[in-house]
Amino acid sequence: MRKIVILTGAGISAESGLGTFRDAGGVWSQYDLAEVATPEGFARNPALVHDFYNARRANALAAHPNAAHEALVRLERDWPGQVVLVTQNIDDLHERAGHRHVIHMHGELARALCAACGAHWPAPEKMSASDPCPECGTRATRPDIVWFGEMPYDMDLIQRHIDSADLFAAIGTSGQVFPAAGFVMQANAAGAETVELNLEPSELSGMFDIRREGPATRVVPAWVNDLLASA
Ligand code: BJW
Repeated sequence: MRKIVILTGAGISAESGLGTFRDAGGVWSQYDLAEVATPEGFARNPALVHDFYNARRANALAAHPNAAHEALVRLERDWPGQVVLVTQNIDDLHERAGHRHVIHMHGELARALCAACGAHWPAPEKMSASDPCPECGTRATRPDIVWFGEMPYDMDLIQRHIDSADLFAAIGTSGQVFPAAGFVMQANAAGAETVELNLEPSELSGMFDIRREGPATRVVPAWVNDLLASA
């Protein structure tokens, strides 16, 4: 049975009230990404970066999964083949909807990372650079988030999944950030069918075989229904 690889971006959580990055009024219109989403920005002003992610963590905790997250849970449960979900999102709405296996390629708000020894642990609601690492004791705590210039998580695993995919779907992502923006090209090269689900055309729309346009809470459940009906 067919293997489906799904990439999600900020658009799938937009209707849960979490802001996207590059849409009008998005996160990058309010914050300078060089100051809050790079290792250099963190070195310059760790308190500013922690404030930014502490606020994002509080927002994510207050948000609820929507019909698009829930539809993907149904797909994971009912699809007779393999479903691999890769998200660029750092919220946990896929897991809270009930998704069992999620690859968080850009890290997670729910985890802390020691900049000294690389240990990971569950994030407190409010994190600070002076929190000691539970493993080495160094006070160099940072959010476990992949910033610009850093290597996303699980790249080998993701690439292996895309190389063996029969269907690749990108949901609610603008296709402006690499390496995720390159996944559709890799999926096309592997012979997978490719589908984009987005509110509007993205930078990469021309590379997909099929496009479904509209809000994620409408187009994702309809796409999942069609897939399950065809199984
Ligand atoms: C809806 C909707 C609704 C709205 N329903 N849809 C020059 C050329 C090429 C690459 C580079 C370059 N210079 C630097 C690079 C590399 C760099 C990069 O790509 N920069 C670009 C800006 C050019 N990338 C990196 O540095 C990455 N690391 C890396 O490349 O390592 C080397 C490497 C190479 C090869 C293999 C492996 C490794 C790291 C990138 C880290 C990104 N981090 C961020 C912030 C941290 C997380 C956080 O704070 O949340 O991750 S940036 C930000 O963008 C965040 C997101 O995950 C990511 C993607 O954004 P996303 O999800 O697409 O959101 P938006 O806002 O852009 O789009 C929303 C979409 O939703 C839109 O299309 C809307 O239409 C849609 N939408 N409402 C459906 N209701």
